[in-house]
Amino acid sequence: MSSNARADTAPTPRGLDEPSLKKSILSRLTRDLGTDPEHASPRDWLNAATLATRERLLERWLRTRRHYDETQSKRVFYLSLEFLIGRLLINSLMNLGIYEEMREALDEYGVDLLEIAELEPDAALGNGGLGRLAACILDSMATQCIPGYGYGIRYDYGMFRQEIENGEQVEKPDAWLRHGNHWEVPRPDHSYVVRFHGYLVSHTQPDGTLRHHWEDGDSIVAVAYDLPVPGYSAQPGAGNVNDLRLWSARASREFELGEFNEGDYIGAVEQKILSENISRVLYPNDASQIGRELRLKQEYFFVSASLQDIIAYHLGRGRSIEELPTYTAIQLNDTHPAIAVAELMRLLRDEHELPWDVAWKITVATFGYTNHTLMPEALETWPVEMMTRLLPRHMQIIYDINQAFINDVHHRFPGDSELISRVSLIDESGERRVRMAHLAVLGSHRVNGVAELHSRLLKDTLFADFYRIMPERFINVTNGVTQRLWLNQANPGLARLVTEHIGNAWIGNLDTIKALDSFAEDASCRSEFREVKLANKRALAAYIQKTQKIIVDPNALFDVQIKRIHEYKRQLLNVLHVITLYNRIRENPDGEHTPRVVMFAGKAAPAYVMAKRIIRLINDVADVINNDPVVGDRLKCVFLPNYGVSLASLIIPAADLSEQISTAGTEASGTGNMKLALNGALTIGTLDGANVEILEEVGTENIYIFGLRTEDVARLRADGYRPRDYYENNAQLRRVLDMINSDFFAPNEPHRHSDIVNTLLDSDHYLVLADYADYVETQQHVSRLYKDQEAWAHKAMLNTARMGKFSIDRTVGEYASEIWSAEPYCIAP
Ligand code: 26V
Repeated sequence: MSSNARADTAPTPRGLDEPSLKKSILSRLTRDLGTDPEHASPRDWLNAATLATRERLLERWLRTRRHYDETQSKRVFYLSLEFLIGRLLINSLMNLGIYEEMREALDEYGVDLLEIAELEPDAALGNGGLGRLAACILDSMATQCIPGYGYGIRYDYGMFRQEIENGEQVEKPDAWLRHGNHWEVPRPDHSYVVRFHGYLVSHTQPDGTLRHHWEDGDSIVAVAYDLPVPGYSAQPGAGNVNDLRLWSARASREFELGEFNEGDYIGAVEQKILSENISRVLYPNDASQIGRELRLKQEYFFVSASLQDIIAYHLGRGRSIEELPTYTAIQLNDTHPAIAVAELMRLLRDEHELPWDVAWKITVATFGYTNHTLMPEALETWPVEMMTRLLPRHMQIIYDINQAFINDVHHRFPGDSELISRVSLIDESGERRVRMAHLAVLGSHRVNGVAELHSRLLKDTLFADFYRIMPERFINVTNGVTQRLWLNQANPGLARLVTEHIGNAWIGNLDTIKALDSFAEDASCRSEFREVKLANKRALAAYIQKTQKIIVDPNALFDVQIKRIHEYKRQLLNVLHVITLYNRIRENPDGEHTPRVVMFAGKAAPAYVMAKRIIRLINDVADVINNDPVVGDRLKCVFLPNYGVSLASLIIPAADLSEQISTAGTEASGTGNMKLALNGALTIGTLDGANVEILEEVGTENIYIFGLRTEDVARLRADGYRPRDYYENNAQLRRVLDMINSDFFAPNEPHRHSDIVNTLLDSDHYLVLADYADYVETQQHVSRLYKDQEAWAHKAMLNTARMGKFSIDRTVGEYASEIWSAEPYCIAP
């Protein structure tokens, strides 16, 4: 096709001005949605605004794709089982630069943009940090014009909705597609068959070598649904628009016909329904790895479809399969897509008939692997038995990869059989299992952790043996967050303040926000900053009053811990402090108390019993404190249900204090810590994850660090940690634990919380009691400083000014140069 013909097929650009938007909204309302302004419901208006925005994205989307095609660019594929993208309307409008225009256009119809935007369901296709990081990376790749594609699953049900009933978490299904999804574009022409089960056939080639093939089995079809990922540009409508491709499972037609011919119509329909369960629901991160067969099927399903799609495109450009790594980089977001290593080997060997060594070189050159946790319970392994049944050819390839590796290790480190059993792809200590992290390390040319400390610990502990064998693979890429969402969009007041003083370059390049540093010295600027914070706190207070019927004082210190509930994150340490404050107030109601509102938000995995007990405890403690007339406004405790991207956008701008108090050495990075500091919250935290780097950036004066260091934790555990000693030697702590153990916080059920107390006294794996005294003392410093509002605002502003490093754009830049060798290809404005 000539470029003229192509130009002819391009849609006429839609205007970005208010009158054009107004016209589009009306046209979408009447032509696509079959209603009119007189009868339209708020959801109709939302859908019309969505479609009007999507048309404008589509033009740029096509142009972006064409530009990437024409420039022979290298493409990056981010394989992730999770994308926590949240709502898309405001984000798309802001990245397109037409937020004001859309607001005015709707206003002319008497419709409030922010009001209808709230009707859009959060796309919660992720658990927490790992899924949100994937969404921030997509935003950054589009903004930086990197040809980057997300690949994942279009779950019918995302992360469960959390409700609190009688203080306890109740999970409700998240039917986010119930009202349709007007952003997505179904691509039935991009469908691939994915197989499971079947058997192996071996045959000898004319040259005497043995070849293996995977025959037969059950097949399922993966159908693509694309979501546009608009990049930000300072010039309205000038950014690239990338692609998030999500796969949905459809029963294959052969499958149905086979059963149908056997006369079992209902049986055939039942099978069809069952097979489509593959993309039904997102698995929550559970207390320990779940090991469910359907989850392994999900992993292979989306990996197989994605690799077929990637290779079809590559070959379709007239390139040889050997050139794959020249034009393609594939990033594995944790081990969830690690089966891709075996799948690519299978395709290269069995379909493209490449020699083993050539295939292996291509595979390693193509993949990169990001590790997101050191927690042993979270490391994925699959029973050999299950893998053999579901994916017989892959299991055989994994054995072959293992054999080749073991031969090599044996050769380089003769006689070290312990080493071999430690690095083997197969864990033989009990039921034989495939270690997915080992497969990912072997199959990738780069392995990265997500913060300096985490990457060092990977080399020292989890992957110490691999680091000895292949040190050049291991690097660090510290996480980041997108300032487009987490400052510009979530906190318009602060964004305006920053832009008024230093211009708006920070939206595309957060390094420039350091120019705000000197404004922290300016009293009038500090007072503007305090006003913005207070307004955000008022908005959150109003939400709390409306949803929780709790009245909180916006002038109190807003102390927030918002993240998944887990023992290692130590929400319990925070609760112990809350009770400590409560006791002080009751002992001396007229003493000096800095008023505080302690807020928690976060979901517990449905099967994580201890995490659910922690939620119950928080709510029980809140109930007593909030209703104690002696306490009044000096202390409030609030659990905000259903934490997710949208609730985070409301809480983060209103926070004064950010709780980042995990046991040192357990939180890989954290990203909420970055979002909160960027919004001018001071951190109280341990030297864990990215807190270490936040300290380096903001300086010791502007952060509250306490507690055991990673090395202290290791030493204390090795020496035999005795939590009971701390209980016995600290009267304040003893009093708090005794209260929890009595019926104080559970008048009708005296021993409701004794399991928590017993766990703390008998094992306390995460060293809550060991860090208690230092934490409480550090909190006293925080309270004291908060009384000096000027000094507090000074530190808070410096936090905002010094977060440049934690932009996701810096993170993505490092991936692009150190792992992907990817370059920007910006389309013309
Ligand atoms: C951890 C655990 C701990 C044991 C119980 C079950 C369980 C399940 C999942 C996980 C975490 C899995 C991976 C993950 O989400 N990691 C998070 O990745 C973020 C982005 O890199 C990072 O900021 C968080 O620190 C890290 O926990």
